[in-house]
Amino acid sequence: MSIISKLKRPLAVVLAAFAVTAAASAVPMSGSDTPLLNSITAEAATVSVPKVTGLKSQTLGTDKVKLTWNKISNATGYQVFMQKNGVYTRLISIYSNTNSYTVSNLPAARITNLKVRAWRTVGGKNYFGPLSDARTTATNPAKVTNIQSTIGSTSIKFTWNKVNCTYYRIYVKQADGKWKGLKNSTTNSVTVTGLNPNTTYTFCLRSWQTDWSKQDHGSVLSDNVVVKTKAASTPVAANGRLSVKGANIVNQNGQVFKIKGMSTHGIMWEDFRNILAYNSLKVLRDDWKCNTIRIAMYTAEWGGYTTGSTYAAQAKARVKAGVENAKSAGMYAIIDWHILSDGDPRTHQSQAVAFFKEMANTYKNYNNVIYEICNEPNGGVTWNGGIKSYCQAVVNAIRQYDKNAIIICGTGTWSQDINQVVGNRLSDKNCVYALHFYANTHTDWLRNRLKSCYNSGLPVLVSEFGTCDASGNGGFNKYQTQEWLKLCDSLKVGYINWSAANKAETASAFKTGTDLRSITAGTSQLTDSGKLVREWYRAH
Ligand code: IDC
Repeated sequence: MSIISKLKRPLAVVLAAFAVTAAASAVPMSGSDTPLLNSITAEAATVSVPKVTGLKSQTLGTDKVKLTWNKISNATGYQVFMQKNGVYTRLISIYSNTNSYTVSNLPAARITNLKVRAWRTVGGKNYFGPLSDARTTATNPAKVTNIQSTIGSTSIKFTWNKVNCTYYRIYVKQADGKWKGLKNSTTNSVTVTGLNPNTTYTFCLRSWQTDWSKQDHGSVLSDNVVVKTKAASTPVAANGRLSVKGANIVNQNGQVFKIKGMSTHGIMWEDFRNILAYNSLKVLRDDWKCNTIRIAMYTAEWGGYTTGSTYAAQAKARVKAGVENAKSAGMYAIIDWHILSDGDPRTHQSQAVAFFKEMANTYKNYNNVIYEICNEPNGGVTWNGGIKSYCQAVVNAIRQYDKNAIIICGTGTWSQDINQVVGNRLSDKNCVYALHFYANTHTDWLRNRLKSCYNSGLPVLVSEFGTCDASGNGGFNKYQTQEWLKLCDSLKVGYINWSAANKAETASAFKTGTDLRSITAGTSQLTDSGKLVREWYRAH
């Protein structure tokens, strides 16, 4: 050891240079270390050197640790020990009363314990104080390098070269230029999710070593990684699971999301279910700019869900096929329990509860499914007089399985009485309340109701509207339709048009004879209603 050549008294040095174990009892805590007992004078026997206190450390980069401690007056010098393989080994003897020392040439991310003791030389002999309490520390881990990214539209996977450390943390640069920690990983890979499509982000990584006292020591930041997410391929890919925030629907990032959709006609009738074909959904998505398809399953009308087990099985199979195609197309799918002639939703409450339990169990992990639990209560039933209790029962059934999906609750008078819900909502946070309008029948008075309910904080969705009379036939009204859609846009309230059908009635978007399995982009197959709705959807 080089220390030997530095020491003035070789005999004392030889004895002091042993490695002391972590157990304090194995270390000469004080007194003289000379074996020459006959040389100890009475004066020397009284020399006691206090224990070093206030030992602090400061990590300097990947290879140095600076120690400081409280000075002991009269100390001749200090010795610094470092734990290696459980044994404290002396690093240095300092020959002055200097209360700091920088340990250098350490490997990166090295965790260790350090101790210091003081000594005095009196009458030519060295007297050692006890070892200080241990100070735990670590050098910083190495910088993260060679970062690779796999880029999606809303997520990015990063991998990098491993370094010796406890964990890694990824940071994103915020608008104010500050780094925000996003996620930790104990492996050399992490996936950041919830990003916006088609957006440039700056990331960096830092490795962290946690020492035995649970202090973290961070590396320098990696080089910046500037990446642009891909453009979103579908509405669901871009927005993920929807939820309710305030009076609006929001996407997975909490940004207001406006549902723009088409409703099927009754899926049990004629060829109306064919619009649920994947290719037709894609046209609605890409050419019409729809993000949602509503699957209208009548309950009481001829062939409806409650009219016989064969019809029920058939309807369910068609709903499921539609949900799967919507999922493939990245569109939101609304499963609509389309009450109409059954008026009071409680008429078929037990069937509705069983149906939605099954749907919720089937689709609990789908992020594109929305449940509409009673299309249009009518026949005098009010929110307090029956609709609310029905909705509560069905919501409870759905929530047994699906904790997150949005649930649309119908309101009285064919889903016009949203005012009855204000101040009297269900406690479930992801419920919205249906307002339906037919532009030639419902005008300013119902728009005013929408405004006041929305302004009071009620989350409203126009889960069905027509451009014509409430009968679905006659009275095409472009002006009133645009007044409605303008208002909805200003409130960011979503809307779904009745209907993506080819029936010979004004509300149909497609001309009679159109093959709904393979609709084409553009307007050649469209009715006046279809043209108006498509044009609005493309522009808003
Ligand atoms: C209409 C259809 C029509 C059908 C009728 C009865 O357009 O072809 O014969 O249902 O089954 C609603 C209902 C919706 C109606 C629509 C138009 O939700 O089922 O569809 N409408 O009357 N509420 C207000 C209007």
